[in-house]
Amino acid sequence: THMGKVIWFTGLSGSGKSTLARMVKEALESECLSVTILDGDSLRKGLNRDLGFSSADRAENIRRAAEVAKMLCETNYIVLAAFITPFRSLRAAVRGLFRHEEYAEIFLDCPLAVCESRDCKNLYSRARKGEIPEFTGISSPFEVPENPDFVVRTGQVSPQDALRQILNYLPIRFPD
Ligand code: GGZ
Repeated sequence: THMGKVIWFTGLSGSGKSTLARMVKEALESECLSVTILDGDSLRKGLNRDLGFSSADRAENIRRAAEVAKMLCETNYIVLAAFITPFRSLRAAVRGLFRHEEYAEIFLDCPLAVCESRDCKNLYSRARKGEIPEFTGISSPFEVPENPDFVVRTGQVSPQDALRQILNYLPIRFPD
């Protein structure tokens, strides 16, 4: 048995997954925990650079990411995974790899209109123009999570408050 955990962030592009993963990492590292981030955007530049955004490719993207998360978890890392993970089937498959005590799914619930208005990387506007096919929320579905372990309304609270909510929740979910 081991002390590793996997915190899996799901939500639309622009819902705050990467930002909050970085903030949670910093907070946990200040408590001397070994934390690592797996992020869709970065994995897709390396390990998963052969994959696109069809349903099959998303499934393979998530399968590989979850297997890497499992390896890291088994070597006592706290893994913060930030992937859109848009389908219920994908989230169920990920959850199925882990024991109840080592896994939590956190849904960053942010309205599409808010993500789209932020549009940090101009992806939504390009997707609206048809320049990015199968873009989540525009031309590819995001199935709202039905049984997340925790929800943060990132469209309504500041990043600092979202961080506070997550840090309050983690010890409840993962007591020593
Ligand atoms: C969704 C896309 C797409 C399409 C490029 N659909 O916010 P970002 O830009 O920086 O991060 C998003 C990332 C999503 O990759 P994931 O691995 O998290 O997706 S999934 O879980 O569905 O496999 C987004 C960018 O890639 N991006 N094209 N068509 N997001």
